[in-house]
Amino acid sequence: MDAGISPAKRSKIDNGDVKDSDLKTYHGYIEEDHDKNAISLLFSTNEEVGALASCLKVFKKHKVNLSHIESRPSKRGKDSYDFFVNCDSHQQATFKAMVDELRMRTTTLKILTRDGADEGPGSVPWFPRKISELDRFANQILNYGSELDSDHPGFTDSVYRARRKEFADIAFHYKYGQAIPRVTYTPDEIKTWTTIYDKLTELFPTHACREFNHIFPLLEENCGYRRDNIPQLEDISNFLKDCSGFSVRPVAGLLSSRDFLAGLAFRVLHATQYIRHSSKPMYTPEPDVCHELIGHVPLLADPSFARFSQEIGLASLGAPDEYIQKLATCYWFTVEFGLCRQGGEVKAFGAGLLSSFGELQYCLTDKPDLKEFEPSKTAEQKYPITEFQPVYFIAGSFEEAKEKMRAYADTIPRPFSVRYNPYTQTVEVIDNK
Ligand code: HBI
Ligand code: FE
Repeated sequence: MDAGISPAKRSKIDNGDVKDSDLKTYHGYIEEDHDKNAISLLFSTNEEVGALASCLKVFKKHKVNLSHIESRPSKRGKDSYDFFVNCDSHQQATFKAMVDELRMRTTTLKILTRDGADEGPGSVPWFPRKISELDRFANQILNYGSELDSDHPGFTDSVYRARRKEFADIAFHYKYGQAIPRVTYTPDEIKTWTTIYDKLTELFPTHACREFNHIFPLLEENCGYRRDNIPQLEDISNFLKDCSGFSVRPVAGLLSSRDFLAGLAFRVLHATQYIRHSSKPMYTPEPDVCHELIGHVPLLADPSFARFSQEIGLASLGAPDEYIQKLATCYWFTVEFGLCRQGGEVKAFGAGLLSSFGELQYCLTDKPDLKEFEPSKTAEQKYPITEFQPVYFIAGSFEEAKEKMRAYADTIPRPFSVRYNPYTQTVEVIDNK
């Protein structure tokens, strides 16, 4: 495929196998990241006078700072209360001792951590609970801006590398709520965009799904989509907010599947802002601005598609690693490579197809196998990442696909369920076991 991710990285991403050594830390950023040792605990107590106070004493005794606490009556019964706290875990040993002591005073206790590795039974991987916490992903990317693999078309081009560094810096410094800095693209960059834009727009009327063709002209009217202009992320983000509540954040490179999917839970698309190397306009080994703006953005303006995308994101929050991989596979066969049937014809809705001139034509020929989208089966399908897909899945309507994802999410082992509160842009954790 033209907008692929190198095999080694892809397998790391999909296996949830992103180790600290793979993640590039941007040192200008780390100091601002006060919360990096934050751990959340979810526990319940029986209603006895002083039950919470006795728990809080445990934090005090072990000198663990609390930065946030909430409570609500538990679903477990009318005498029970659930507490959610954020605390810091600077000292591993102290923290473990504290948790052990806390367990004796609580009826249930779950730990939500960023690495999930060694926190013992009941531990759940950390996930963002409010939209601003997506700021924490900025320095957790698989390839640092100007660091390109030796087989990247821009590997030996120092001008291109310097340019990539500029884009990486924008993403690293970006904080939730800010306007996304506008970029002046060079004539060379615009030329690459024009080549791709002209080829793809030729195919859309016959190959893209109805919703895509409905929205594309609106992007031309409202967001500066033109053959001779690369649109600005900020304008697109504002347009999407009006249409579906989606927004865009600039990102410096590939995020782990867990982090990328968590963005979708908040209706946030992490989008790259740089463009592929001009020597190969029809090929990119990683997502670029053409893939994001032409492939992803149009359908994110569609309310049903937005709901479907968010559903995958919500299912991923706190899910075990093996389920992150299954959800990433569902994402792959829908958001990236999905087909649908409309008026008796098969059409493309996946962004990997809609941003690839070659595969968009190929996917509608009789060469590939077509199967019905069914999350529990789709999640198990193996796929190649450097060539056209041998198998595609056909979804019914986006609403139907969303309902299927929701039912599938219920089968994921999690000691809680989540609900998105759009008014506060937070995820509410509901203890349901
Ligand atoms: N990271 N920046 C970025 N952009 C993507 O499109 C992307 C990603 N990480 C993973 C990913 N896509 C998906 O293919 C799934 O693994 C979720
Ligand atoms: Fe993509």
